[in-house]
Amino acid sequence: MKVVYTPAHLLHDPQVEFETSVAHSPFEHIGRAERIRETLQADPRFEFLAPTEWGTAPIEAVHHPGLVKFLSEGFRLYTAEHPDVSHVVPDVFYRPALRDKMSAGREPQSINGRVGYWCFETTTPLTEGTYQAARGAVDTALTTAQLVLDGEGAAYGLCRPPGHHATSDLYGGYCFFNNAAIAAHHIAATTGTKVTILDVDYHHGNGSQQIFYDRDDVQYVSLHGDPARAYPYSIGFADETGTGRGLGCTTNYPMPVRADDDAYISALGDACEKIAAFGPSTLVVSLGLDTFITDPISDLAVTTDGMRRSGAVVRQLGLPTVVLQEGGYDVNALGRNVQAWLDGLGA
Ligand code: OKP
Ligand code: ZN
Repeated sequence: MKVVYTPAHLLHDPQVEFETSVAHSPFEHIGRAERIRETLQADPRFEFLAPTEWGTAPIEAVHHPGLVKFLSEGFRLYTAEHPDVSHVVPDVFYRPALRDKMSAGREPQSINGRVGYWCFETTTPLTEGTYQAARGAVDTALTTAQLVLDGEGAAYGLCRPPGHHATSDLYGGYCFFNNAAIAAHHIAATTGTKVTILDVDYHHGNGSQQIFYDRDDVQYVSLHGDPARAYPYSIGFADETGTGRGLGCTTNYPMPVRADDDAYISALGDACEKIAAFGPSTLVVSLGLDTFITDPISDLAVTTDGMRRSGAVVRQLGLPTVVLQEGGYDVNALGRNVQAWLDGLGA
């Protein structure tokens, strides 16, 4: 199986994350992608290649151009005013209720206000190299999609930073650009066919759901920790099924605490029936391995064998499949869990 990887991700190297009201070392760090690279490079079934450059047009087909502009210049403008800052994090959030009864707000002019206008939470620091790394992850996703459009049965993009929490207009949840959404839109728009995003990350992909919520050409199906207890807390419930033309094109499977391999595979089988009924030409998998039993920020109980079984269930769909990396924070197990999942898919 072809693997798309770029060392550009090393440019996003945060040293701190502000989470649960504490500043701690980040769960999302460069070692994650390096561990996956090392494991797959040691396995002769995987062939590595570098992404090509796609520019900003496919990003702006999904995201507000203002978000792209902010991420491209935000660190430079912020540190021009605050030279000692290495991790830019918002201190004001531009909540709509601030302007209750007034006209819609506009983007603030001051850089401090702009951070909170484009970012929705505190765990996603913007650093000096973040924009270049995020662009590399998008190029990785699009190059992986192109391999599949050109005839590969499946290909894997080692995207980092991840993407599925980024909405059309907001970044957060360790995500800047929504790699999977950009790839899915690119495939749907260039081929005129239907595409499904199957999101198996522990966290609900609120960004992917939002981007496609009113569309009938891209289906979004997600298995995730129940948002009643799990980040992002406010989206990903089973009664969210799409709107307008997109009604019925979103399906959520909120999972209970400690769901094990059998429980997970059972829900995944159900999800695959929904996908087969939709009839996509191509599948994009948002592959998070944070459903793993010892993941430090999650509470499901999927084992490495469950990862292999998951890949095998998806293989049964018989669809051209673009697999893109999302989360997974037990770094010691991350390489072998990706390897097992791709092995199940038929690497
Ligand atoms: C990114 B991906 C919980 C805070 C959660 C952000 C988690 C982002 C996960 N106290 N922090 O979906 O793996
Ligand atoms: Zn996750």
